[in-house]
Amino acid sequence: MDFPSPPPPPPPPPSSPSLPWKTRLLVSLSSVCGDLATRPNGTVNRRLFRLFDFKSPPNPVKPIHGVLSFDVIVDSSRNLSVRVFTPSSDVASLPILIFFHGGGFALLSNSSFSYVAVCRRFARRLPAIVLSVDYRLSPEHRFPSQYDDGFDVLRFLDHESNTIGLLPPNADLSKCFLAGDSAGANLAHHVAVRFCRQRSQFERARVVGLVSIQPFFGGEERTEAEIQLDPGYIVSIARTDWLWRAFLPEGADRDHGAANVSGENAEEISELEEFPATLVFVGGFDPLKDWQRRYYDWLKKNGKIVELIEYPNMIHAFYLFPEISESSVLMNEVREFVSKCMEK
Ligand SMILES: *[C@@H]1O[C@H](CO)[C@@H](O)[C@H](O)[C@H]1NC(C)=O
Ligand SMILES: *[C@@H]1O[C@H](CO)[C@@H](O)[C@H](O)[C@H]1NC(C)=O
Ligand SMILES: *[C@@H]1O[C@H](CO)[C@@H](O)[C@H](O)[C@H]1NC(C)=O
Ligand SMILES: CC(=O)N[C@H]1CO[C@H](CO)[C@@H](O)[C@@H]1O
Repeated sequence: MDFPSPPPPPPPPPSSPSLPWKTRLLVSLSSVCGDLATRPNGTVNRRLFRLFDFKSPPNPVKPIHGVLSFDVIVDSSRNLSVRVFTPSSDVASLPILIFFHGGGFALLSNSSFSYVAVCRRFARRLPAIVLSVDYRLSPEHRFPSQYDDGFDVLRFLDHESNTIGLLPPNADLSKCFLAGDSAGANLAHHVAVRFCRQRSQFERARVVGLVSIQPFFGGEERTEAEIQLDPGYIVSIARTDWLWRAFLPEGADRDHGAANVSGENAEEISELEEFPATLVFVGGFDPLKDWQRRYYDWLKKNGKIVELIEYPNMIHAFYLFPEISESSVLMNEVREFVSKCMEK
């Protein structure tokens, strides 16, 4: 007689992401460029990196995909500027997305080609006024320069005299969002904490949401994902160790509260009642994913409103590649999140 055959075992999870060849090529190229420009002695070869870092100029006169952009100096004594992206939208209240680019605190800028494209997409799709912050870079400027710069942009916006003629009349300062990817999401978190602590100093600006795209956190411990996925696409242990050394104060280890955000050295956030609602994105092939999940768990444990969205097939920084379908799914998720936060 016939015995029923046992059900086939479930297929093992794929060991590498399926990516368009174009993405693979760009990812390899950008990794090579980053590795060439970051020197073993802890400095960045800026001249060399500039050759690979394609920049997009602002377009203050002729809209591109319905979005104008222009540069504004926030503080000339430290070359702090923002690039402003304004969509043509006549809704009564237009949110403001303060965006921090990635690059491990050390690389890239507000005018880097991929980030300009992403900011333009956010401006059009949400819609929102997007301000991309040109924060100072490490190792020339270490922690907390980047957090200072981010926070000072919020302060700048709070003064009405600074924004007249700069932002359209329907810009709604009471609906600010902090957003960023990788190191930019780390920055957005720490700026949010600082805002909550000093909120009473602000007259107009309110932070109502935090969009945390694959945040760059870490610690001395090597997590399971870091070990299993090393060296990953874009992110590897060697690279992240280098970046933390360049960013953290001299002599600090990775359990510093800026990196190990949910560890014992973390800033206490349980008493921050107005910590903004947070949306965390994670990719299944991102070696940083365990740190990102811990961040989510820690926010939740501290009573914050937080949502986690994971794309199993995605690598670090995937959303910068518009040819990947998840990158437009992410845009829709952010759009939904923003409109939910706007209703409150
Ligand atoms: C690091 O190396 C570069 C190139 O070899 C050199 O120009 C620079 O002075 C070095 N910097 C430090 C701080 O050692
Ligand atoms: C600002 O940028 C200019 C041009 O890149 C540079 O020459 C100058 O030293 C910078 N100033 C500061 C304070 O960093
Ligand atoms: C770093 O974070 C992990 C949990 O995320 C924690 O177990 C560890 O104690 C932390 N280390 C320090 C020194 O904060
Ligand atoms: C580091 C860098 O390239 N920053 C740029 C940000 O955008 C402003 C305005 O275009 C430029 O002046 C900065 O050089």
